[in-house]
Amino acid sequence: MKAKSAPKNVIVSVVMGSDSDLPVMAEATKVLEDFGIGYELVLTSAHRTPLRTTKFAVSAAGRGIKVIIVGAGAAAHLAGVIAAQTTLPVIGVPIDSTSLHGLDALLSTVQMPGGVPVGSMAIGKSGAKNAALFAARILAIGNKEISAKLSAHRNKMSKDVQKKQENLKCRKS
Ligand code: RP5
Repeated sequence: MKAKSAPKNVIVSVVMGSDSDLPVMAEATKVLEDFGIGYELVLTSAHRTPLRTTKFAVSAAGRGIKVIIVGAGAAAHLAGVIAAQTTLPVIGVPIDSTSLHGLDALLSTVQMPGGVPVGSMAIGKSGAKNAALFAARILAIGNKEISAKLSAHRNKMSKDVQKKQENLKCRKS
């Protein structure tokens, strides 16, 4: 069966191993929405739905997807399994869903053997947010609009720090 094309403006897949990962991965979708980057949310698991995962991975590029963000917890092999079956950039977000607080997922995501790269972000919400910003940086290589939004985002962060500094001065006097 042929996989359907993604809607025209959908260029990022945000993949999760479980719906329990959504509160963390929502940090990524918020950023993509702020940047006006079209995305799809995909629920698939390397161990619970291996065939579905393969079908997603092998069809992603052909459906028009440019970057894949993958959140998974525990023995988090999902990002690596997807990266093994596509040449698209895969960005992994280790989720803190077990008693090891994400250290298990971090090591599973970051310690890919040479040959199949997964760009690993930090554990949890910061990692999810940065995954979307990193996807935006990849996409900005060929897109002036996204590039301008990244510059504006960075300038806003600088101004926010400046404002906070001024608030500190006010409190002192
Ligand atoms: C992983 O197992 C998922 O990515 C999730 O972080 C973790 C627990 O999944 P659930 O048992 O909550 O569905 O595959």
